[in-house]
Amino acid sequence: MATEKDFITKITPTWCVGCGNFGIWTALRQALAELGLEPHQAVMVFDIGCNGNGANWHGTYGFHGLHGRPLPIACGVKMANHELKVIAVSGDGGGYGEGGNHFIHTCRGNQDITYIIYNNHRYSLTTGQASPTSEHGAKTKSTPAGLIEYPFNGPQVALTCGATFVAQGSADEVVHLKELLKKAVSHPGFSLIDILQPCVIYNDKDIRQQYKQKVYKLEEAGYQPNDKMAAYQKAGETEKLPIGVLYEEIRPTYENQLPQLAKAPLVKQPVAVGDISEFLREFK
Ligand SMILES: Cc1ncc(C[n+]2csc(CCOP(=O)(O)OP(=O)(O)O)c2C)c(N)n1
Ligand code: SF4
Repeated sequence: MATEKDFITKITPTWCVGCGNFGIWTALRQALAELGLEPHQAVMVFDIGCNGNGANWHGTYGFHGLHGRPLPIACGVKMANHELKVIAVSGDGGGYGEGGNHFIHTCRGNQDITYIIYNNHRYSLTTGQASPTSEHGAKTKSTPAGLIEYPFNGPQVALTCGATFVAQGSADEVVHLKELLKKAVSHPGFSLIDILQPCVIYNDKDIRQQYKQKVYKLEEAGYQPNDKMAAYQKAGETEKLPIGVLYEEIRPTYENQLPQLAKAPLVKQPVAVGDISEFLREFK
């Protein structure tokens, strides 16, 4: 049986010392091992960004796509072989900005994919510009006079668009995050986990202390994740920051409703190769 070490490659991570990404990396590989998965049973699809550089040190199958585009690629992987566990990874910039449209429509589709957002509220790889989740008034390289817009709330949008599993986590609460990731990966349908990820270079210098003071666990507050309106309210909290499952419901997945996939995954079905010379002539 695989252990968490089997989900690591031999490449040394290049993230900054103290980056919150390390906590997510650890929690995810522990979660996959504890779920009894083997590395070849999971595919991770990565965005471009500091988060996406993790493509080099996660030991599953991997695909490093274009900025904002991991979800359409992940959906393609799932359609080709729905027996695989498919995990897509983005930053708040790629996931909610460049890839915002894909995000909305994957929530609607309910493909059985887990979507992890490394939410550091900045475009960090490109040196700290304001992102869709940056706070109103934030002074960043791209907003020296303060950000005019108000933040995009990923979990609230996911709830509105029909996501069947919505959660918030914290990169610094590794054990809690591991359990959350296990639930998300096991959920039959689209699961979003938006993770508070401290960026020690472009967030406030005391970002870790801020999160420590604000974060609380939903389970300890007696919260039940079965009421969409309650989940919407919780996802909007800013004074205190709830972590845990905000909402879960069971609905048929996209791939389970495709008759073409009922017998076997596409990759296991015979390919009917006939005479395609006539067809090819059309492209001459
Ligand atoms: C379509 C497109 N827009 C912009 C870029 C430039 N770009 C590459 S990484 C990046 C920042 C990534 O920020 P985020 O997605 O929040 O991830 P982080 O680096 O914070 O983990 C940007 C703007 C690009 N490669 N492609
Ligand atoms: S710039 Fe920020 S997000 Fe990127 S590796 Fe460094 S600490 Fe992490």
